Amino acid sequence: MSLVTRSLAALALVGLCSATARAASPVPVVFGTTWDVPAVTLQGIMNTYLGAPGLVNVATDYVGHDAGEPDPWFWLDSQFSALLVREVAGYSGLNVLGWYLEDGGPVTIDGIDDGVVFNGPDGSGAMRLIIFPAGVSRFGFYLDPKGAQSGHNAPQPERFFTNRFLNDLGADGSGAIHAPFDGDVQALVFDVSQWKGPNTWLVAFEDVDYGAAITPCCNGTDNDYNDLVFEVKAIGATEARALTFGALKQKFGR
Ligand SMILES: [Ca+2]
Ligand SMILES: [Ca+2]
Ligand SMILES: [Ca+2]
Ligand SMILES: [Ca+2]
Repeated sequence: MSLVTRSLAALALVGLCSATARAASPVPVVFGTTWDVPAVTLQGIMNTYLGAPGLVNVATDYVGHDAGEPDPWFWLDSQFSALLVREVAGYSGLNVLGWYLEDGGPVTIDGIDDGVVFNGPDGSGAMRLIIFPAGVSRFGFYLDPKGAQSGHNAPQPERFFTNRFLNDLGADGSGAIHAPFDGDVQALVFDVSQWKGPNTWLVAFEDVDYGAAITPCCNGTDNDYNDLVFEVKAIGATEARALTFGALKQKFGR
């Protein structure tokens, strides 16, 4: 199968997945005040990344904010590239970011159908290209807070996933104390394709458990989503629906 043909097959699959995705959006997100001193906001990071203020409102423009947007979010591609944009977190030297395949079964991070993208020592500007050996796959990202160490409200082997339905409810799995009540939002995903090129997403992770109480530093969580922010280039769940054949050829015709 040629790359373009394979991509079109992937598109058909995307349509299927979109139709069967849980229609849980709109997804309300409870933001907090950052514990970081000096304060660095996700909005500030976004403005710097895009080169101008006001293009994206991080409080309202994340995928899932509006009714009808895919929830949970995922990507579907044969590869992705990732660029580490910014880390503002006490755990920045330890946090590990990885990818994982979503095949519908339980997700276990064990080196099979998952892998590390950025390790603790990686910093802003780090880049990776991951090519899936099996071709087109449905995938997401996980954050392992503090790496091999246990994080606050995240004892090993707990990870935080871009698919919020994989995260424990509340701080310890005993239930959410603030919205959304059906899955903690540990990562926000923004479509930045119109400024950064087709199929480009900015992903912003919170590195302590979203479901804890929002507190002054440092007991619960600050839900500032600036802890690990990275750019992904890959076909996502919604963008693919609008992708033209020309755009596909541009992506895969090289
Ligand atoms: Ca932070
Ligand atoms: Ca949780
Ligand atoms: Ca937890
Ligand atoms: Ca945080």
